[in-house]
Amino acid sequence: MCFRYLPVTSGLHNWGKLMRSDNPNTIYLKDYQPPAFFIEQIDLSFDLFDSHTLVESRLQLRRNPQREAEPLVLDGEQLELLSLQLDDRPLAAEEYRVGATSLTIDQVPDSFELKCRVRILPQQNTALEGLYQSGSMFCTQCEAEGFRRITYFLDRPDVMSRFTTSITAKRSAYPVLLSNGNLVAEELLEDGRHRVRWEDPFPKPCYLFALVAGDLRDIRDSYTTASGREVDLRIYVEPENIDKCEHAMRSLKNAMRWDEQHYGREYDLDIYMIVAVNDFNMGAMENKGLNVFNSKYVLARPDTATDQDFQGIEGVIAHEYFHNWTGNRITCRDWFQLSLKEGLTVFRDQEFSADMGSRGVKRIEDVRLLRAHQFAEDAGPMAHPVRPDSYIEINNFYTVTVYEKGAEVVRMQAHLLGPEGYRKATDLYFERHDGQAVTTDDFVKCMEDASGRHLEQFRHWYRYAGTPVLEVDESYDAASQRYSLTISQHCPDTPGQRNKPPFHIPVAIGLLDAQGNDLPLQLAGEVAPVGTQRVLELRDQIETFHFVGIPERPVPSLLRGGSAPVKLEMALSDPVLMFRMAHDSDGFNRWDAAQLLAQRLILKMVEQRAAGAQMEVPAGFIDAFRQTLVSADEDQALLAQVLSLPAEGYLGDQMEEVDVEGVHAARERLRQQLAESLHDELVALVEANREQGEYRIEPADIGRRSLRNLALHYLMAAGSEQALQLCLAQYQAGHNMTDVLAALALLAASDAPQRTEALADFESRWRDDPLVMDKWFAVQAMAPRADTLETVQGLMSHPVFSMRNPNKVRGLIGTFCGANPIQFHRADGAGYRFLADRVLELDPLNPQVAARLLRLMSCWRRYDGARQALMKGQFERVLQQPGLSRDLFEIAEKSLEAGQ
Ligand code: B3K
Ligand code: ZN
Repeated sequence: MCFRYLPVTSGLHNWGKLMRSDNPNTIYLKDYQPPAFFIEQIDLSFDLFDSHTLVESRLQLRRNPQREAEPLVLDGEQLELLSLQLDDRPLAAEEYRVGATSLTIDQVPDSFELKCRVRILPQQNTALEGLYQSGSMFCTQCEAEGFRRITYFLDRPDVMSRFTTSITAKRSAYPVLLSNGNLVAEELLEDGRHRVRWEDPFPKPCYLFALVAGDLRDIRDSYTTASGREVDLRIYVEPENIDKCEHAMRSLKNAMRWDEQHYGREYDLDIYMIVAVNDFNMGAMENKGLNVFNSKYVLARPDTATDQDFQGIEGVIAHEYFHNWTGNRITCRDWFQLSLKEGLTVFRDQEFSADMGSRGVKRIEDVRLLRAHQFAEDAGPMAHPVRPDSYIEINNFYTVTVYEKGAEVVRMQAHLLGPEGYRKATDLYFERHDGQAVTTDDFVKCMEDASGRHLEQFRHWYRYAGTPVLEVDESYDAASQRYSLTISQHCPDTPGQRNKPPFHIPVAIGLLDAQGNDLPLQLAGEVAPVGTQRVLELRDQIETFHFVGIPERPVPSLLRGGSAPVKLEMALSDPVLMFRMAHDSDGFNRWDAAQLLAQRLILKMVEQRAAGAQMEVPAGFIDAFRQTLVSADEDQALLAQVLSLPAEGYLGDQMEEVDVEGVHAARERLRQQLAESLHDELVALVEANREQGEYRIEPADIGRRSLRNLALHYLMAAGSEQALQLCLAQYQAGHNMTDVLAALALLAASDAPQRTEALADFESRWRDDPLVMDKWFAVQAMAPRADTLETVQGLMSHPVFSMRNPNKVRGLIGTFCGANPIQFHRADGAGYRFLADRVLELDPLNPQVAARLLRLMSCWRRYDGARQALMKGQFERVLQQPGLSRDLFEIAEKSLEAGQ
């Protein structure tokens, strides 16, 4: 899973943190007010030193005429104020007030200059928000509210200013000094220091400010825009990584071309820079002209990165690039509108990746992610609308709902408008709102105005949390050749929202005949069929659609391509699902049918096990699986998707009460049964698809590797010597990281005697490569072995592990708690205690990452009574911690509160 937005917060001081007696403020959308002042220009000067940094700012302020006679209140946290001047006049101490999070000046003119000097301590900033040090370099992260840790400012996205930035630092240690915009001056100073000055001609909110200083190397390229402008492209990395940047550069150029072709958007500055840093809370950040990236989403070589990493890099590079228009040129009015830029930009990056690779598989991966994580969030205590109504800590709202569901909401509008209508609507959006800070409503209004469609009811998708459920009944009347579908919808209650009105839901549909051909679709009242696939638009709580001229009882194929983020309930028999798995003309629905079939079977096996009966795998299922497996001329990537079993977490989500052991046992039993029954076919598949020749990141090669590694995954469940030898051979062949890691993960999960040796071998090879070591931690944390928790605890003392590096925390602790349900949910509660211990240890260092981790337990009410009590106890323990961050408080409090 990509974590473009995976966050962490505060550092050394306790400023801005809570004492137990404090009640953290909730911020409400309904309280939005335009800013009292505008800041037209900001000139910043940074002096970087070994122990601290001096920041001087010159702001040109103008009062908002609608907000008369108000004091100036600037945001600022963890700043030591050194001096303050208003229009060149030093302010006396009684003329202003410095609070823990603000600076107030009561008397100010309508238009004035404010000059301010502060001292900050980036070396001690472990929250990785604001200016901080990562290894030997300095970098910044300002979204959402990090700029206030750099200087006093109106730290809100609707204040857009022109920035100039001077940076002064020791030249030997920091030869490279970067900021947004264009480099306009460089000078050598006498004391071994040097200074540069950058100017960004585009007004921007301060969350898009960036600064980088370090001893970096870069690869350079150039791009000629559609209108013929040359853009200088640079990727900066630490010297040892210079040979891992090519894929990122290629992805960037592809993204630039794609945005011109699909949205008519050209890049607007003369230079575009990307910097890779090791310590980063999220995936990457779209700062104007100077993207800062988690090195995970830049660095790749075939021997160090997997196919998934290569694809992740392509997607995140594109995502951040696309933000230049959807986020930077047009930004958010306030943070409740976050999905305005994130949902839209995710939709854009999804479509870009679909065009670069295998469209069908990309869609399946995106929906798989949505169903596994967003549906779970929507059903839990942290459920919130795509446009939330309130928050305590905005960093907690960079969620799968705002991003992935937000993208689905844009996707539905794109489909409702059709390709031409959507392009017209986005053209209008760019034309109407360029240079502005706007709302999701403004976006929908453009969709309406360009198309003439009414989307008032559609706006519910932004307003209401929860996953709508569609219940479908069908009937067929042979005499009149009429087939009817009755669809009713309801959306479950979510925290603070009950009895929601019906949504406007596009349902893409096809009807299959007995040979699997799509039938022509004609609704009653129409004179002729309109194609073989069409979109039914639901608006009422219950609606019936009558199809005429249907010569035989058809097999319905609904929600093709995942046309809406809803759950579908329909009584389809296993044979119908098997038919669709084999014949649906929509690849997505073939996958969907296979998933549903496997899900049903596994859940039935869970019931059998709970009743003390034998778990049974019907021969029909094995046969259907075999037929799909041997249909060799198929798209291998799609086959791998169709043949993958649903994840344990997702299966658990489908139960009234999650049966942790039951789901694991049933899924493993099925895997084993498939491996034993289809042993020869699986071996043949592995052998026929061995890696030969050069590694290529082409869809066909990726598909071949994923299918072979899936086959190996099944085989290892058979426990045969042949399977083990295949796995070892693949590890030892060392052809590329995708295959090496797939084999290593299987060995790490096994009891094979070669397990320890393989892990030691991998470690000794890759000890000096932090990103590869993250994988080494993760494969061990994922192993469903009884000793995994103890292993994970032991690995925390490994010299390469650090609680200060978010990638390490995610790789080891996040993987164990989030991707190893059977061990994390150990009945003795040791997994829960471990999580709470780590969260409390991390909170004083990095609240954003701590809060992300704690979320992994927020669905605690879905488990049995004993586990609920154990998890609840840990939440209570977290809440009792003095000085808890706002981030962690919000997650713990809301997790406990909902449903009580
Ligand atoms: N906009 C950033 C996310 C910032 C998260 C701040 N806690 C990455 C992205 O979505 O592109
Ligand atoms: Zn984004």
